[in-house]
Amino acid sequence: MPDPRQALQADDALLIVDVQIDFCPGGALPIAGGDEVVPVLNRWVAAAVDAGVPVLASRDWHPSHHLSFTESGGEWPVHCVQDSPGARFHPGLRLPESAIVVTKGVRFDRDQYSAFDETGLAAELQKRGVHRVWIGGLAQDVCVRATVLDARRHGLDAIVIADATRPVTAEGGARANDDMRQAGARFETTQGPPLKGAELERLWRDLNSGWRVVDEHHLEKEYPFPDFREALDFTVRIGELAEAQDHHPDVYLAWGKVRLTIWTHRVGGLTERDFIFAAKADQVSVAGSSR
Ligand code: VGL
Ligand code: ZN
Repeated sequence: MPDPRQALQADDALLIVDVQIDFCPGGALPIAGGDEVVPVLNRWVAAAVDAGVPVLASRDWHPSHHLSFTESGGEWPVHCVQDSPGARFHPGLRLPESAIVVTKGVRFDRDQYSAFDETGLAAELQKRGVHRVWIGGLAQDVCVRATVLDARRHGLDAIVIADATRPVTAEGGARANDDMRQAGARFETTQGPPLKGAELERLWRDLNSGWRVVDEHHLEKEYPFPDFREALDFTVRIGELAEAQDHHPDVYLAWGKVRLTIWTHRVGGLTERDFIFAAKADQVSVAGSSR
């Protein structure tokens, strides 16, 4: 779970795929939570700029009446028409002056989902000595997927910033993840900045009782259960929650109790993510006992 400021290396590039108004809520082809990738990507952009790592931003840039539009027999509503307001990058995305824009989807005879598809991007990255790309943006199951697969085909290491992408459909997103993983892509979740002082205390107060902060590096709680079966059920549900949240708690199952340890994974201290996971674990424990 990397902190962008520690994760980026000299031969990396940050590749932001199609974070455009039309793919965000309120746009022509809205993706649920599409705008939520913006603050996460802004942190990666800021870190990339400071590290001297190139920032590239692709954009879907269709001629009017593009063959991918339903009116032309394609599968998508009219979106990202060249120079239209909806084709602009999300206004909250803080692209640096130095950002390299990769334009795609301009062909009349077929669609281009991948930012590498006849754009010359692979050659540009090679020229810049890039061996590894961090990829986020929209949509996880369409253009992000195609871009990640092409990055791998071109021999680049590819890391999907898992919390900086959203799919058109949840099933599509799950399938895309399988495809990308099979192609050798890695997945990482952005580590939030460590929490300190008053902020830490506020999150702490919001949590149910029973949690202990240990060494400011992990949270610990023991959940009592009337029998082994219920304790076991809880560990299974916690496992599912952990997978869904890409979190890695320790789960210690003993007779009549489960001890959950939430590690921050970072020397910097606990982050908001860790507290959110703790709150969700409390919800999961309550949900189970009422069944
Ligand atoms: C995209 C659908 C149609 C994308 C582009 O950027 O993921 N999706 N065109
Ligand atoms: Zn398109």
